[in-house]
Amino acid sequence: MTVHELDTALSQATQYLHAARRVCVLTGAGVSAESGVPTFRASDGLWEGHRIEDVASPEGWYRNPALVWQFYNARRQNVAQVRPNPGHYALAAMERRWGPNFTLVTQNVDGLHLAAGNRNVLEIHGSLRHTRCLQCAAVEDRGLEPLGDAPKCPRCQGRLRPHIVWFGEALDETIWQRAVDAASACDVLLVVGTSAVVYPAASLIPAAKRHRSIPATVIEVNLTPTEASDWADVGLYGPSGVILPQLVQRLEASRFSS
Ligand code: BV8
Ligand code: ZN
Repeated sequence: MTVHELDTALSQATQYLHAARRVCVLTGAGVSAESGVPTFRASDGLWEGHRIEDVASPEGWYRNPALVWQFYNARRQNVAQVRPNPGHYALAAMERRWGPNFTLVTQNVDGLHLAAGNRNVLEIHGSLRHTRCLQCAAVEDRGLEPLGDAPKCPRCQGRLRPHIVWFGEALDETIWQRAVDAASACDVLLVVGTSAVVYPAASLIPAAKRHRSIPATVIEVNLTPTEASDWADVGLYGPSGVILPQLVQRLEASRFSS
């Protein structure tokens, strides 16, 4: 994208957002890339020589739970060392502007949107900080300390698993329904840093357009075009840590010019 093309697209995006009453955001691993959190597709889907789908899956868990805990402890340690980037903070500034009419749906499990100050966050794929007990189903926030490869529930001594949605597992129904409601009611859906290949998360993008008297405007912010680009009214291609702050700056300027 040339500087001029990006400038034009940023102006268009600012106009749509300036007029929006309700905003929904869908983020993926790309929004955390500039914080140093590896994305899924870029890391050719491998971790220590294991395919991520083999480790982040029920089959992988039943085959070798200790290996799965090693994988998640390694990611907890990585995330414990990283901080939100300017893109995360820009999304927090947007929530301050729209308040309860702003919903952030994330596929990420790194907790960086909450760390940046967003509050209305739907972590549809779970969270690295949380564990779930296989016996009493208790979900606990355990911070990001390593938990060893066979941690036990502090309440009932049952076995704990990461509170993460693995491939082949259903999403939490209540959280998912809130995400669908937000995408189906928003005036603008901002899609940031996702290859839009994982479902049902990616289905939020057509949900913002279909079966609506006034379809939402879809704005994509990504390094490159993706599966979502066909749905996008505006495409902003470049690093989200650079583009999102530029968007917020223009929104601030437009607030005073209206
Ligand atoms: C379910 C937790 C059913 C794990 C994750 C065939 C076709 C369609 C679907 C399927 C299929 N076969 C199976 C399915 C379903 C499957 C699926 O979608 N598979 C895909 C791979 C085809 N989905 C599921 O299994 C879901 N469950 O369907 O259950 C069911 C229903 C009822 C009852 C029982 C069962 C569960 C999906 C959840 C899986 N868990 N995460 C963990 O994190 O440890 S998904 C995982 O992928 C992460 O959450 C990640 O966020 C997510 C999506 O990836 P992205 O976020 O998009 O990351 P990616 O690397 O792909 O892209 C990054 C993008 O950022 C790139 O475009 C890049 O250009 C860009 N970028 C990079 N840097 C920057 C940037 N952009 C801007 N700035 C930058 N600096
Ligand atoms: Zn328990």
